[in-house]
Amino acid sequence: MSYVLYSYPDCASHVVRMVLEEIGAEYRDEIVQLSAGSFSDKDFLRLNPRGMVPVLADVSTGATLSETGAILSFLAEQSGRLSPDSSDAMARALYLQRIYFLSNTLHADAQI
Ligand SMILES: N[C@@H](CCC(=O)N[C@@H](CS)C(=O)NCC(=O)O)C(=O)O
Repeated sequence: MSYVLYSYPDCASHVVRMVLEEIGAEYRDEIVQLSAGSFSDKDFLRLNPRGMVPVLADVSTGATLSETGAILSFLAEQSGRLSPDSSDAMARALYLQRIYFLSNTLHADAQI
């Protein structure tokens, strides 16, 4: 399974990178260039009409995803390593707690 991570260096895209590394996924970083303060490049807007990073492209299917929480959930479930394989509500909530911590708390606070 290989991916392209559309990102920007001084940006919270690194939480997606952390999970890609954690699951041992094959991926490459594609840095989206800022132009006049906005990611408005036409090609990039085809991937995410909101013009925001991160965006993850699945090379095998051509599908693209935006929104950090959705990307992290997809990677966790696709890898079968980070998400619970039971339908137990508390196990699922504890899994989501970790995903939301990365996407809502760490994502918002951290800058590299
Ligand atoms: N809700 C989005 C927010 C993503 C976001 O804020 N991305 C910023 C960089 S960290 C961005 O693309 N900014 C570009 C712009 O506003 O033009 C998510 O969770 O992925």
